[in-house]
Amino acid sequence: MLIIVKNLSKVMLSALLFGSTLASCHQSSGIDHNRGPETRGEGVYSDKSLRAYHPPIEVTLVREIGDGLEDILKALPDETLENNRWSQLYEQVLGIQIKYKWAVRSEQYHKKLDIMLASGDIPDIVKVNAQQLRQLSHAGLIQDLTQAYEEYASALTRQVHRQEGSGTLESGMIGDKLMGIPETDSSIEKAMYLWIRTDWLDQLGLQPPKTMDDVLEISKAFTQKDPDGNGQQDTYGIAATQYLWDPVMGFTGFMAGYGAYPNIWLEDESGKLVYGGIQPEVKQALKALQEMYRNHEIDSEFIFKNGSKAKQLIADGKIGMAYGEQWGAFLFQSSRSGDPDAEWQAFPIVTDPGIAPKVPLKFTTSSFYAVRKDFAHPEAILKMFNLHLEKNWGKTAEYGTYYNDSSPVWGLSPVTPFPADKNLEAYRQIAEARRQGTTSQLQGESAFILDRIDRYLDKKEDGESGWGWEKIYGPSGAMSILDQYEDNHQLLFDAFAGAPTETMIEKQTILDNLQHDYFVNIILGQPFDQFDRFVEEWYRLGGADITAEVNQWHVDKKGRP
Ligand SMILES: [Ca+2]
Repeated sequence: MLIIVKNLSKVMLSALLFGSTLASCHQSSGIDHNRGPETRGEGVYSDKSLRAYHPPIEVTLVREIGDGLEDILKALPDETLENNRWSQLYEQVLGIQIKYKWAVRSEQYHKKLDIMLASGDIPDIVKVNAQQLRQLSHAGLIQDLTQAYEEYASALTRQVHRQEGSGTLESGMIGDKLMGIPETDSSIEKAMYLWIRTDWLDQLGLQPPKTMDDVLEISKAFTQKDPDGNGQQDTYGIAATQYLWDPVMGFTGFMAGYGAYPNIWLEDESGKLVYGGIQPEVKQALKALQEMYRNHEIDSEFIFKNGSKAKQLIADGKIGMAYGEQWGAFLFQSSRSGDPDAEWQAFPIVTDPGIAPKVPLKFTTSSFYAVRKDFAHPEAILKMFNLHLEKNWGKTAEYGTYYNDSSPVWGLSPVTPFPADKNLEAYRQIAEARRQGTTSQLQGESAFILDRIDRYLDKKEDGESGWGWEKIYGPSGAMSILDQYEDNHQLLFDAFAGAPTETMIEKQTILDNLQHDYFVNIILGQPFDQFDRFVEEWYRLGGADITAEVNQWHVDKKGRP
């Protein structure tokens, strides 16, 4: 049996790396189902991907302590950074003892990490970005993980790594070697929705938008027709922040309404990859934003406000629409403190009449786990990945213990992979259970979410927080729209899904700043031909080289077996 599994794994690795669909056939988790899911400790799992070390081994890492982790530790007085439910689980099941060489607050973390990487004295496993991965690899400080992945990545880990295409795993490769295990991220979570104050729509007798012209009409009405009924013209059509592309209150979804995708790479008709930010559609979108700004439909001070400042206008009930990701619901909820009748709903983004808009999804994999050159157990990082996924989403998951207890305890683990579509999957389970009348049988994440929603709908004392969950997972919530986006093939994945190219590492920040400054100035009133100047400058300052590199990557990718 083991031999078969191993051979299959080899097939799967190549399938995974080179984009074949073979891998999706194999779903077995390799779990010994004769044991109950509650069983803990060594020997629970028969599969090699989760087998314990005898005797136990020590694995060193370093750790960043952000606000989230600090809050979790505060909420759990019996657990510490080094001794908690996750460290105990890794030790009991895998024989892996986690030791941190150091752990510091986020403010100091990156500097300390840079100094450590430069010194060459790295821990057994270290999380790095693409540029650091390349540096460590060139310096010969880390080892090739191709063989370890082939032998030890569980079926679930492989499935999660290839969920959004072969790009995720490929981005951890240097040449033909897997030098870092990509930390998983989710592109589809970045899908845009148009969030609207539906109580304002009702107040003014307006319908939800079907086209961009409708969006512009609603924005005007929300600005000029006193939707809050206080007799003053003191409201804005649409939210904005100084960053233009914030995940909530940014313009990514607005631009998509004009067929403009300024932050991703697109494949043109000839099969070449082109940068979305320099396409003529962007100019049209900027034109529309300039007019909205001139008509006071956008806060005149948006350029001085980051997300935390800009959201105050939402809390104050001054904003009627905002583009944003699903979690925006929790931000819009703030408007209900001052006005309990404030109602928001997510709507699908729109474009020209009769056309289903494309929803752009930027490639997001940016962190990798690298393993020190002389570390004797390169597979340990994979076993940890395997166990983290298994205990949260596998057949032996204990969601209430290892993911969300009273706090988001998944954050205690030094590695936190997750399935890219876990939230969409939870929505689908809830929707299906509602149809079948079997909601009481839900488990794990979907049961947790439904409980929050029910507390809100039943008007329980602590129920108000369920409002946001309902806006995301309810029958007409954001996830129901994502489900439609996917069914209608509206998701537009970044055509470049690789590690940053040499010139990107050097010039991307400069180009991003250039784009930002030109776009903001046009919105604030500069002539549109400034856009053409931007395109010229973009090419000259590194864009031309990057375009060549990205197309080389594209050609190489096609050339692979
Ligand atoms: Ca008003």
